[in-house]
Amino acid sequence: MISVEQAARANGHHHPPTLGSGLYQYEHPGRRRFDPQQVFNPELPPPTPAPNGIREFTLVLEEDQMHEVAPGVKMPAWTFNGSLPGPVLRATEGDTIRVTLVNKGRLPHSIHFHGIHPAKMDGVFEIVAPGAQFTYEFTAAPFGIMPYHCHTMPTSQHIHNGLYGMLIIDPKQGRKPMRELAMVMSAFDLDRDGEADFYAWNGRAFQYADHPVTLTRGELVRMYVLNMFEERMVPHLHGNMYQLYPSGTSLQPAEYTDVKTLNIAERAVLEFQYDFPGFYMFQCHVSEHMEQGLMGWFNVVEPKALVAQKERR
Ligand SMILES: [Cu+2]
Repeated sequence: MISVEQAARANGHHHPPTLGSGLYQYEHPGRRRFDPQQVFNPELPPPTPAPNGIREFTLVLEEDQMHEVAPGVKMPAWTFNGSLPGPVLRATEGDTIRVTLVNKGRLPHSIHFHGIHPAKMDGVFEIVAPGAQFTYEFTAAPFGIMPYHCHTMPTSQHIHNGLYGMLIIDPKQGRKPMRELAMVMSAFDLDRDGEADFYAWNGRAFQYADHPVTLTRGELVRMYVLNMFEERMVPHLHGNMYQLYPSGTSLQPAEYTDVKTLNIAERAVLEFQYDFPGFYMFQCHVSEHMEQGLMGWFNVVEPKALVAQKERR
């Protein structure tokens, strides 16, 4: 286990190689073990109708929560409901969304949602004092993937410390039912030298390298992807192609591809299925991002293998 300080030193600009390429080669998974309890579960349960068309969420904001950003490397993070990224919020187009922010920190905070809503719900002026709470209320529109994040100054610090997540607004008519995964791409600059030390799917470098996501051969999969770091990110699947829905705001795919550059705060829905069993990497195609943690494995298994696996439990 190495400390934040050691990690920062190891990744100093004058002391190559970086942590990602130097210490965390993926042929040595034994070096990298996350507590399974710490792994962010990317599974999204199927959407459900809102009681009376109202979606209520409470986000409890805490500062200085020790967050395992890479195996054995912890950083003090700011979290929503103890989670980094924050929980996936989900609503259907036209629902009333009510999100209560409970600020348990020592600093003022807010939540700014992307999407269409009144100015007084935009989270720029609705700053919540320490110990206070505030309910953001608006009608869910349009359908698509909408980032949410703290917008209190200095916003770069509040976002970098972990105050971000994904709001999914489903179209009224729904999307074709399939297996669904949420994946937030972001990065962490532990020594604050302006260059990220770790890049991550869902807040932890290499977590899906340690804990591959099992898929069934032939199963339709929809992945909601959001880039919450201020660098371009390029979600790439090995051994496969995906139907791309930029921002998730259309029901018609824009492209059939295996790379899509997501610029800052950009997002996309990817739909795909695997025709052959085996381990496939899903990564950011910016190679340095992959080396420093933005990679994981899909373990594609035969349908019968999955049944046998369940029976053994
Ligand atoms: Cu904040």
